[in-house]
Order: sequence, then structure tokens, then C-alpha cells
Amino acid sequence: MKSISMIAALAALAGGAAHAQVQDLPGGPAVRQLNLHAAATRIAVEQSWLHWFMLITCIVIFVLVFAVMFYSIWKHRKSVGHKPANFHESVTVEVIWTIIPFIIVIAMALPATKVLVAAKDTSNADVTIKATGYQWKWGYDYLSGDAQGVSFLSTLDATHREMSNDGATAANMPTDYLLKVDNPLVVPVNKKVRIITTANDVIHAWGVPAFGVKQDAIPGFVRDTWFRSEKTGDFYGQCYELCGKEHAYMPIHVKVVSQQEFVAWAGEQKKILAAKADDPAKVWTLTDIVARGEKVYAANCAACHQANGKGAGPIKALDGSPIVTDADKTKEIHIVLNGRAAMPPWKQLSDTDLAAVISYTKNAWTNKTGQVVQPAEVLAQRGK
Ligand code: HEC
Ligand SMILES: [Cu+2]
Repeated sequence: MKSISMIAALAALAGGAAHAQVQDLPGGPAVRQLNLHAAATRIAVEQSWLHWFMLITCIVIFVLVFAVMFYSIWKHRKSVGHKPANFHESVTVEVIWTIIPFIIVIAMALPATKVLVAAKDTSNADVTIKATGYQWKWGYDYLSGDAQGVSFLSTLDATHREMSNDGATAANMPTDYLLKVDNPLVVPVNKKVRIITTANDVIHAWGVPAFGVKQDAIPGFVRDTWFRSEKTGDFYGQCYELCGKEHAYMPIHVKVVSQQEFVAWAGEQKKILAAKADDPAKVWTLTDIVARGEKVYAANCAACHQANGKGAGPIKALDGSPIVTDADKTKEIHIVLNGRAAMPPWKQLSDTDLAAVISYTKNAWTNKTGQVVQPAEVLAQRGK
């Protein structure tokens, strides 16, 4: 009896009742997907063709070779009176088994090389974007094209992060689970987009299956790849290099839009950047800079040091820290700029944001030092 009810429970599970809500994500993974992603670029179409061409070639060879082998073994078996032949060095056989595989290898290598060379040709791009891998997010800088100068970070949507922490189940999982970001990469359709990859800390890899691209992002090196999407819409990828404990939380979301929409988006982004641009020479008051720093702290530091500044385990407390409260401000500026041990460097933040967050830590909680760090003081310590 017990086993029957268990089988019924298993059948209910396998029947997919729990999977009912999960659906295909256009431009991303599909439910029970076996084949490659639907291609959005010429290169991805060719890669898919190559994949099937190679697979079918191998299957045909496999079937033929084993068919001949098994047939020969069975047909010439000892029990029906066959005697083993005893011969050495047959020139004919050796020539045949060299020439035929050689032709097969050439027939497979030629189309593969053609696609590989095309995939590597990053010349004459319409838009060039630098993608920088950080533990654990992507930074995008538009280096050429209509959005030149636009730059932002692309981080996993915070609600998805919470869902993952709480143990998401198929019933409450959105279709784009762990693929949604705050700022997607926006590119124009039918334009050659060159992605330059690099990294800030460890090796990451930038890729989008629907475009047929994947490129390592290596600290201190610059690599590149390209795609020309023939479809508008949303396309998804992930970091493809195991890069630490939050490797699974640095998705890639590319929004392919029409040229007009791209130009409009670029204009909008430039306005936002201009509005956000800070005068690095500005002298801030304590109240203003601490208010600004509180936001920078919540966005970048609280994940480790906690909102209450108490840290945890190896993450040192900032509340009451002798470094944070030291009258020599350069001590804290150095650690925040360059990192130390498990504390990551924060060079990528602006001088104003860094000055703000350091001023905040120097005045928050019980650290009532009254010290203000100005952007110019951070700038003076960069590279030291
Ligand atoms: C990934 C986790 C992490 C994040 C995020 C992080 N820190 Fe740290 N931080 C650490 C760890 C770990 C240490 C201890 C380093 C050591 O052992 O020397 C540390 C040390 C420090 C120290 C030195 C404290 C002392 O008393 O020695 C300061 C100052 C500091 N962090 C400021 C910041 C600021 C400001 C931010 C945000 C911009 C930040 N941290 C973000 C992990 C983090
Ligand atoms: Cu990564």
C-alpha cells in the first residue's frame, strides 16, 4: 500500500504539475530544450548547420563502420566453417583507409573553418562596446557608434536575488528567472556590434547563445567578438566562466531595437549621464555628502559589511573600526580604492561616490568623526 501511494506521488511530480508555470523564454532557454537556441544571427544559423552536419556525418560513419564490422563477424563465424585468413600489409586496404578518412576530415574542416574565420572577423563594426566582468556583474562602455560615451553597470535584478535566497520553486519562478538585470545592454538591429571583453578581477566570459557568441573576459587582456542580430527583441546569456560563488548571478540581457529606438535610447542615456556627472572639484558639506554616501553604501557595501556596519566573520566591522575613524583619511581611502585581502577594490566608482561612501562610514553608527572626504582627496590617492 505504502509503495503504491509513493509511486502515485512520484507520478504526480513527474507529470509536471509543479512545472506548469515555467514557460519558454523567447531569446533565452526553453522548457526541456534539447536543441541549440533559435538563431538570431547568420553566424548562429551557420553554427547550428555545422552542428547537425557534423553530428549526422558522425552517425552515418558510426552506423556504416559498425554494420560492416558486425556483419563480417557474424557472416564469417567459426561455427559455419570459416577459417581465419592469415595476411599482412595490404597496400590497397591501407590506401583506402587513409584516403577516405582524409576526404571526410577535409569535408568537415572546410565549412567549419569558414564559419570560424567569419566569427573572428571583428573589423568594420558599427558599434563597439567594452564588456567588463566584475565579481558579479557586467560593466558596459559604448566606445563607438551613436551611444559613444554611455556607460553603466548591469546587475541581476534584486528581486530575483531574494527569490533565490528564499529558495525559488517552479511555482513562483518567473520565466526570466535569474536572467533579469537592472540595465540591459541595448544594441541596434542589423548592425555589426563588436564586443570587447576584459575583466576586473577573475576570468569571466561573455556570451549569448542566440547570437552564437561566447568570449572569455580575462583581467589584463582584451579579447573581442561580434554579432549582427537580424531580429529585434530580448536575448539572454550568462557569464560562461566559473568565476566564484556568485557566478550564477551575473546574467547578460541584450535588448535589440530598431536604429531609431537605439538613437533615442542613446540620447536619453547621455542626458542621464550628464545630469549625474559630478564636478570632481566640488567641495561638499558634511550633510550632503553623507546623504549621498548612504546610498552608495547601501548599493555596494551593505551586502558584506551590513547596513549596521557590523560586518560578519572575516568581514571587518566598519562601526568603530580604527581605520575608519583614523584622523589620517588616506588610510581608509587606500583600502576602499585598492581593496585588501577579501575586500574588493572599488576603483570603478567615481571620485564623488567614493568620497561620499567614505564620508558616510566616517560619520555613520557610532563613528561620529565629523570628517568630510572630498572627491579631490580621493583623486589624489588614485594609483598610489
Ligand atoms: C565582498 C564583500 C565586501 C564588500 C562588498 C565590501 N567590503 Fe569592505 N571589507 C571586506 C572584508 C572581507 C574586509 C576585511 C579585509 C581584511 O581582512 O583586511 C573589508 C575591510 C574594509 C575596510 C577596512 C576595515 C578595517 O578596520 O580594517 C574598510 C574601510 C572597508 N572594508 C570599506 C568598504 C566600503 C566603503 C565598501 C563599499 C564601497 C566595502 N568595504 C565593500 C569585504 C567587503
Ligand atoms: Cu563571471
